[in-house]
Amino acid sequence: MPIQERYPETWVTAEFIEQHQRPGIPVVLRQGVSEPEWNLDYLESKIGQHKFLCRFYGSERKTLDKRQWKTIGSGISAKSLSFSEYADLVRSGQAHQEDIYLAKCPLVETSLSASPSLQELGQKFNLLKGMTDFNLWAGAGGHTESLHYDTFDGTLIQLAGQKRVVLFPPSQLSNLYPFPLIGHLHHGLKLRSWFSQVYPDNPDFETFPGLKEAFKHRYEVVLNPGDVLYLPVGWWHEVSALGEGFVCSANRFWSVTPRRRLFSQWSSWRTYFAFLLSMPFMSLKFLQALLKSNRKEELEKVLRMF
Ligand SMILES: O=C(O)CCC(=O)C(=O)O
Repeated sequence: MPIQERYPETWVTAEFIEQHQRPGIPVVLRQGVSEPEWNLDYLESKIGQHKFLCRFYGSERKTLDKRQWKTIGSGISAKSLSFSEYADLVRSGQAHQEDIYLAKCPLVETSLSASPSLQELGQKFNLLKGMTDFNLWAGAGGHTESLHYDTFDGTLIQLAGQKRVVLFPPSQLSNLYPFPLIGHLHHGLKLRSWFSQVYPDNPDFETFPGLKEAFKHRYEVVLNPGDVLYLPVGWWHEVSALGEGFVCSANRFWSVTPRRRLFSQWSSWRTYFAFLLSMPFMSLKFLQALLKSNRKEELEKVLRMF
């Protein structure tokens, strides 16, 4: 069964609440925002001088056995660049070759997040309490954000180029082989147990036999500029930027409504345990950072892990 699609003409919030928000089922609102295309020139005109943390994933990362990973997401080497500097890396092809990505960059201090078409999204989806502001997820085609789930409801808004999202429901948690909780004792929040050890595009059914069952519940959707994907808490998603050009989205996380959907899932409880288990490691790193001469930089590194 494909992910359901709706169009603004037939969008009824009450229907969305009944059919998607209450049960926690994703839906795509095609052409849900009417933004100008967020291409490189447009973004440079709006946020060219704004600094963002760029993640340097490196071209080999995708080929590694994930069981060898020591870091995920926030543990990747990162450097602060202005958007214009990053745009040059995209234009020169370096961002594509070395898989350099702008992941989860807060837009709160920029004029972009005040855009009326983004601001009215919450009302449309009955998502009334934002847990974050809008974040930018942008880079060159070819980048993939690995399979993981989040602890809040999310809206992913496509703004330039196309992204393909592969989805699995929360019920497939164990069939998707998340990193073990115990890893947080050794790696803090660098290696996160809400990421999967499998590659959905290159499944290894021998090592991960449960994947066969998970694949019976695999969904896929391609987002075009203007489309908005509603991603309920606990839904696994792997997001790939298609093509070779610049691809850009913004997302926002929202408080889960109704609350019982949050607490009735083992995936949510799992992340709370994960945070608890990571505390000794994170506290140690925090204390070590305090003792370093470049304290500010070191503390920032620790905070980035959250
Ligand atoms: O767009 C991306 O690259 C990832 C977005 C994502 O993981 C999310 O919206 O939760």
